[in-house]
Amino acid sequence: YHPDMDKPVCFIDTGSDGKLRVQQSALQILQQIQQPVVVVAVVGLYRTGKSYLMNRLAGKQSGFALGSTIESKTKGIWMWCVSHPTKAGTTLVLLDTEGLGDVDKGDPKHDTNIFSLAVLLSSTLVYNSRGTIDNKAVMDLQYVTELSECIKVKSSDEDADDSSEFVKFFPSFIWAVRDFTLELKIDGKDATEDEYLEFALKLKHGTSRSVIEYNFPRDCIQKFFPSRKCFTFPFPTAPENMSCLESLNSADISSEFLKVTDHFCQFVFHDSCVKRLKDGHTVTGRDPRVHEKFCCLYC
Ligand SMILES: Nc1nc2c(ncn2[C@@H]2O[C@H](COP(=O)(O)OP(=O)(O)OP(=O)(O)O)[C@@H](O)[C@H]2O)c(=O)[nH]1
Ligand SMILES: [Mg+2]
Repeated sequence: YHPDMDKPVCFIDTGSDGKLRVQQSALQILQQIQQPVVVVAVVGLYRTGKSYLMNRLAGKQSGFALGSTIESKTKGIWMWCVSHPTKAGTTLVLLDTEGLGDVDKGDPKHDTNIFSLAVLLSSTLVYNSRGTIDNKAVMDLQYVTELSECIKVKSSDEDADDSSEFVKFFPSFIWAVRDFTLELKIDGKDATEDEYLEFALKLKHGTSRSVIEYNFPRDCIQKFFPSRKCFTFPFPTAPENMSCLESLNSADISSEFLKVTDHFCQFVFHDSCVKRLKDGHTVTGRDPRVHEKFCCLYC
């Protein structure tokens, strides 16, 4: 048995004390899932089309709530469990997270916590950004540089580097670039999306402070996420239609956008693995160790 939820539920929200807390009702849903779970989480700056993309993965026009104003919409982490569209006997758990970088937020640690939770919970992490993978886009992913401080791994080898422990249970990484309008060329030659990502993550030589600052997030991304993939999405529709994207017919959505979205979904369905713990143990929804992990995180 597994619950094919017809709509998402709130999984983690902020209590009146300002601390993140797990919704018991969401845990109860998870506890009914005896199948292995593939967990896909999306993270990224607020107002960049994350919830919309997650709805496409659910194969639905709507579900995770979108907002069309400048105000950030999704709060905390929302969860949607559906049958895996291609892997029989597994459940696909979609996690939509609160947008990062909202100027209205009080607690500066809040974004780091949301980001760390998404990393810990998922088997595939989608980082969503708008425009190009320029230095600002990489710097917006500064949360990766804080993972070593936020996540502590018990290791038998005292000298082990964090990254070698992290990669045992960290998710694979997909960078989704939205509203991408440039031509994919590097040094005048046609490049693939993956080559574009690797080009943006290349380290610089040197020991100056600016080089070290430039390399730090790139080095973290490379070390913590050895499996990387990139998709560049064009604008989905004409500007006047953007705020009612959910209710558009596919005839009004750019065919190139639909093509990339389809590739993206097929890749996620085909390549996202079942969530595993450090010892390689496969996770199901009712795994007591996952529930323990939550408790540890909030102590
Ligand atoms: N320009 C553009 N707009 C999009 C795209 N996808 C969705 N939108 C629109 O952008 C607005 C915000 O979309 P959401 O999916 O709510 O964005 P979000 O990243 O989840 O926002 P937060 O939850 O606030 O972080 C909505 O009006 C969407 O219709 C896209 O690829 N490009
Ligand atoms: Mg959202």
